[in-house]
Amino acid sequence: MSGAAYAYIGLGSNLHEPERQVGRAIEALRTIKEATLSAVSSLYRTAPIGPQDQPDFINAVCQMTALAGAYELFSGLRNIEDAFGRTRETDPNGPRMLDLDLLLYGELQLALADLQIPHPRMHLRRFVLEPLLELDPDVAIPGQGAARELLRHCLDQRVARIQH
Ligand code: PH2
Ligand code: MG
Ligand code: MG
Repeated sequence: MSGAAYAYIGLGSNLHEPERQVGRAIEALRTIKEATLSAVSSLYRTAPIGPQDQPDFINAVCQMTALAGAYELFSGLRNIEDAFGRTRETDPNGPRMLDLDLLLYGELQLALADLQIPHPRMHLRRFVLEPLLELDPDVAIPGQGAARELLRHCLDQRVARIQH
């Protein structure tokens, strides 16, 4: 498909039956226009980064093959968060029912007020890197380097793949 970009979406939830929220969110990604859900990682149970007095998260990463532009895709993700009843938290690292982060969009590097690509903290987070590497072991993060190498610096973070 010419003109299509691989985009990677990070999913996270630690409220209201998080595994179910992530499962529902994966289905919702299929409804985004001009983007096809092309791969889904395992689910992972992960220690919270940020305040520790909150439940563990369930995280996953999805790959979408996108004809939609990056900002269009980002808007689609926000619409899904809103449809799930997500309120905009005051603490960016606090608990949430559903977080959908546009991690990567092809090789694009973008710094808008409300959208930065690559996601500015993804290279520091095992809960992102590990499911991402499951989908593409050779993936690189523009401006940061090979995800496989970046993962070596955050292995102290607790992440466990959930077996089904
Ligand atoms: N998301 C955050 C803050 N901390 N920790 C884990 N383990 N997983 C997350 O998805 C997460 C987090 C803000 O988006
Ligand atoms: Mg996030
Ligand atoms: Mg977010």
